[in-house]
Amino acid sequence: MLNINKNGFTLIELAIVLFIVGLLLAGILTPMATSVEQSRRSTLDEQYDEIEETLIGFAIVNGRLPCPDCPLGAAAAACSAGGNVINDGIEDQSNGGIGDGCAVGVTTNAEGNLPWVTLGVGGTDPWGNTLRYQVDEAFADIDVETGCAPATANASFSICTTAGIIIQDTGDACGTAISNIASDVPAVIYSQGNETATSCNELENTDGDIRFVDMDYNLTAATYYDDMIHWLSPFVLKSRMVKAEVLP
Ligand SMILES: [Ca+2]
Ligand SMILES: [Ca+2]
Ligand SMILES: [Ca+2]
Ligand SMILES: [Ca+2]
Repeated sequence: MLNINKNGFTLIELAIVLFIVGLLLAGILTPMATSVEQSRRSTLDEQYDEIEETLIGFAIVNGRLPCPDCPLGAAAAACSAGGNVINDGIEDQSNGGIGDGCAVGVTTNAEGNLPWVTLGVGGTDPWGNTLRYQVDEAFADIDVETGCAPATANASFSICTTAGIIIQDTGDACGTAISNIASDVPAVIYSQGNETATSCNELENTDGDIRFVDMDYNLTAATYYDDMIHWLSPFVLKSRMVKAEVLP
């Protein structure tokens, strides 16, 4: 029985009260955190829609996709040569101007920051981190792709140019069967979400190759996944280029 009037709270009573207050706070704060997280994820979905439109618009105007902006810590000499500046939001071509490739490379692809200044969009995700971007260089350089007629002057790619980026349903290191969700992807944008986890699924998005994972939000440690990725469909990109009469 509580004994407030005579001697105040006993330690046990105080512990019980604190326990109950703790339960109440947890009951309020956990749903609040979840709803903040959900609203951040919705915000990023909207950002992605806008970024996709600006990438397509950039391609219509310039006949190619932009190169990435060299990220902080980029070691490639080309990242600070010929007028290129690391982490300024402006795309970095290999020669500092409009060149024959991008300054940062992942095999045949280029990966770095989303070039947010070049595109005129916000460059950070709702968690305050810089959005990442990988592009197939065949779609971002000034070389007109051959082997597919008709090639179009001033267009970096043609109607049947293929791209190398692959989106799959699980990480290479997870040891389970992998299915591709999309292949022939010319560009992908990604955010590491709330946590930079070391699960086999999240590592697939930061291991510097041309394969990425897209899967449902999942907080189980071994397969943890709160990243958000968005990719440009080659068919949407090409059909918009045709509609704008940039490609035949
Ligand atoms: Ca730059
Ligand atoms: Ca090209
Ligand atoms: Ca993550
Ligand atoms: Ca990968």
